[in-house]
Amino acid sequence: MPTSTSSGLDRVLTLELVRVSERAAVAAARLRGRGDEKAADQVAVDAMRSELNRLAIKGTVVIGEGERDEAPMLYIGEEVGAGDGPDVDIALDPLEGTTLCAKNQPNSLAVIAIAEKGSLLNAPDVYMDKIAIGPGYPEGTINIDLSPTENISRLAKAKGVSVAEITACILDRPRHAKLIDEVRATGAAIRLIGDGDVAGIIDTTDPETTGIDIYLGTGGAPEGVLAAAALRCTGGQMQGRLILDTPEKVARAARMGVADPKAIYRAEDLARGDVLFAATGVTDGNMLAGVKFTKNYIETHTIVMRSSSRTVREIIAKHQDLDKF
Ligand code: VTB
Repeated sequence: MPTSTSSGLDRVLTLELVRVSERAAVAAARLRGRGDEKAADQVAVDAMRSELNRLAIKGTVVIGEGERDEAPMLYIGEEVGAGDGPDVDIALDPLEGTTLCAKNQPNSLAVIAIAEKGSLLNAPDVYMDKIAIGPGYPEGTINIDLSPTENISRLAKAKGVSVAEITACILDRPRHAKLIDEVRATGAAIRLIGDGDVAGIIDTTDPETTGIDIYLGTGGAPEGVLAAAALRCTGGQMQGRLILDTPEKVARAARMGVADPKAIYRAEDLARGDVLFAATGVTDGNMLAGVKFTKNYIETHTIVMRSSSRTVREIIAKHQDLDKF
């Protein structure tokens, strides 16, 4: 008997997802610090796919490794799952932060989200302008159409602190030079990250632990959908706008169902309905520890959550059946 139907997805799937992200994380972690991004990504993809294919779902990858002609596995449109369960859409990134993993730097993750059929934005692989804050602030505290200065000042006011006590997370990219200057001019601090804006956005949901209050800047649109799925479960606010700056990108987005190229998407537009989300740390990060290999077991740290109940679980697993990995 299904354990839940009225509020969306069968909740049993929530815990099932943990195995999927754990498996991908362990595979990638074996290649931490080897300087080979492609190899680390490939083993994570293989591991995630084989575990995903054991789940009792009829899943379609809508955010994946790329389009069918550019990705051999977990491509957009690929059918996954054992086929004997509900129709669901899947967003995944078996190794978010391939470079971080290859360099053994913080915050690379294995990530997956499951949603009801048709409820995830089918985002093309373009940039998305993003802004996100954690839960507990009045609706409308941030607005992507306002300047970073205004957004930071509104956030500081809502938090009841001075702007100097706010930390913004921004991807360290030349395209963000103006943004970085502007944020520094406000007096706020910046945490510059090399990659991994899914982790950067999730970090805003727990500033006491992570030290990050707000995420600003442009990153991948697929990563935006994954981050939105997480925020739907934790609370928090996010807005994103696709950067469709050529006719070719506008046309590609239109083919994927994006009618309005200038649309502003909130978290609840990027990932609608009931959403399940799991992320396992590959390298140590602000919220999740990386995979630990010991003589007798492999330890993983996963956060897993569900939007309809807003339950957030952290699971530390000791895997002793080492032959399985
Ligand atoms: C970000 C980051 C990813 O892509 O989305 C970024 O979170 C955006 O693209 O980890 P650029 O690298 O071109 O700035 C990644 O770095 C890789 O997917």
